[in-house]
Amino acid sequence: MKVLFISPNREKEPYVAAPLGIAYLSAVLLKEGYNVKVLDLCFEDEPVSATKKTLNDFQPDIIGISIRNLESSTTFLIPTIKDVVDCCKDYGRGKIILGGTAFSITPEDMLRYFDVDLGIIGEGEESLPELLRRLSDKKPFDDIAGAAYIDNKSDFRMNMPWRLQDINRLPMPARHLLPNHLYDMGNIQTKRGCEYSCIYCTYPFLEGKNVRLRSPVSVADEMEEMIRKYNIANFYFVDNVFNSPESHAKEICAEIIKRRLDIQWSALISPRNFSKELLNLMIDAGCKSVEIGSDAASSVMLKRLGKNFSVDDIRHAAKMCDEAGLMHMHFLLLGGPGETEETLKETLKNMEEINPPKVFAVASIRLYPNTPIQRLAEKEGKIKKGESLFYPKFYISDDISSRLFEIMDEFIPRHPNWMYFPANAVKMPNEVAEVKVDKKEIIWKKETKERFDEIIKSVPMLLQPIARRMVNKKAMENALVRGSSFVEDKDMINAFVSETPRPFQSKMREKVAELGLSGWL
Ligand code: B12
Ligand code: SF4
Repeated sequence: MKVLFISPNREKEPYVAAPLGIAYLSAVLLKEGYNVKVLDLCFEDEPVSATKKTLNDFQPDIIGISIRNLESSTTFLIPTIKDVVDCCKDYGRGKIILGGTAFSITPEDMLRYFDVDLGIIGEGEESLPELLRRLSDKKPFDDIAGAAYIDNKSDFRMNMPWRLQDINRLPMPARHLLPNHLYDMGNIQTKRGCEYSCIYCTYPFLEGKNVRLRSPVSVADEMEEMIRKYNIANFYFVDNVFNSPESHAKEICAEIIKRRLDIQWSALISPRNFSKELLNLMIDAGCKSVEIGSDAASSVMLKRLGKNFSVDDIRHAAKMCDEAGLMHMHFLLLGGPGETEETLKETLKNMEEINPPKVFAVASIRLYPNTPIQRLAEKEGKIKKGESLFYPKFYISDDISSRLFEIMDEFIPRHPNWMYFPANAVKMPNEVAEVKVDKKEIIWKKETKERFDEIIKSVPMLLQPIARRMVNKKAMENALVRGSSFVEDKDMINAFVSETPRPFQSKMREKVAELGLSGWL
């Protein structure tokens, strides 16, 4: 049986990320005797043509599409890969199976958006081969861990994800199927899982809370193989938190040092469990920079975000890095639950004092399913219970709202070492409007505007200006409540029709149906 894996991810910021998940899955399937090919679309000028060509040349029976990112710092990415998925559907012969982190976060929406009926959430190394066996034997797959599918009645079904307890049993990723020479660095994993519970974070759901460690010997063997076979000298540890547990991080470094690997690497770390001893070992093992998930430099906000370290831990970690000449970048998440002008200014002041070489600050928090902040946002009425979080929605504390952006707009130009993104300004596909809450401005996307114009025309002339004002008011309200800078047509049309005086509603409904949007009411 032939299996084609496609990585449609074309994001190159901050670095290109090789599709490591696909390399793991390929290794497992190769061991089981499948004929496997990987198509990484990151560097293709014409992703759809490249996909078409590969499908025609290779003639796969199974097409596994790995969907990594829902959005980048600026853009909602899912619509950008629809052409590729459609091209796989047009091919018609291969069974399409979706997977990957973005798929695992919003499986139902993703299946419905792409009109595909099957995927696997979470780790795929055991579930995918089992699914392929069942498909080939034409047996039901409803009991497979992580299976996410649309059944005959068009209902969505999903099983809890599979997590391998002993990850040392995994084969080495099949990197020979990847275009290694094109990547900035080699990515490698030393553990899976995160035991912490930061309120916004998807990682404990994606990888589980049970931390599963790889043996340092196996990690160093993999690194040696990457150096020997692919000339890779630049590494990135993709662990959620490289230094948790600290003892494991020390053992990894010790093994690299013992083997005298001539490499450079970076990792994501926490300011906790970061001793001078570990720092020295990391540097001796080739660490050139760390990305620190500091999140805030206010003790109130650290607590509210569920962090398990203090402002002093951040200060201490930064000071050690500075003294050792290690490049460090800090992530900040501003505007979360409990954020006030006071806590924000405290974070900014403390970070100015700490003065790291780089800060990556994000204002407003993207809400993801299966996170504590989702439940809080539901409780606070910022989103409805069970509301879809496929299209981005954001949390901004009511105690700061638009002041958050004003303060940051004033702060950022004075701090050239800061990168700053108002997360809720993420660019959206056509069917939504961009709302600049702070400037009270709404920029309707062309298609949306045309749809509303059509619907508005179905009410009497005299009422049309009122209807227009109502749409704008509703868009602004939606944006404010959800901390979002865009509005979905679906919500708007719904609110718009139901708030129009009853006698005119039926005409509007007819118009909505005529536009083929009746499913939205
Ligand atoms: C390390 C990491 C990074 C590193 C990558 C470094 C590198 N060189 O690789 C850095 C810091 C650079 C980074 C950047 C970004 N990242 Co990042 N990153 C991660 C992290 C922590 C691990 C990813 C990883 O390598 N996992 C290891 C591999 C083995 O696992 P995997 O890919 O998930 O694959 C498994 C399963 O998903 C599944 N699977 C995968 N594909 C398929 C396909 C099929 C058919 C099936 C059945 C199963 C399947 O099986 C695999 C094996 O078990 C994840 C969080 C997490 N814990 O997953 C976020 C994560 C992937 N990143 C995310 C994002 C958003 C980004 C950025 C867009 C951030 C930004 N604003 O710039 C960029 C994009 C970079 C890019 N080029 O794409 C999001 C993606 C989802 C989302 N919210 O949109 C995640 C999930 C974090 C989050 N916020 O929720 N990232
Ligand atoms: S933010 Fe980091 S430490 Fe917190 S839950 Fe997520 S991965 Fe774990």
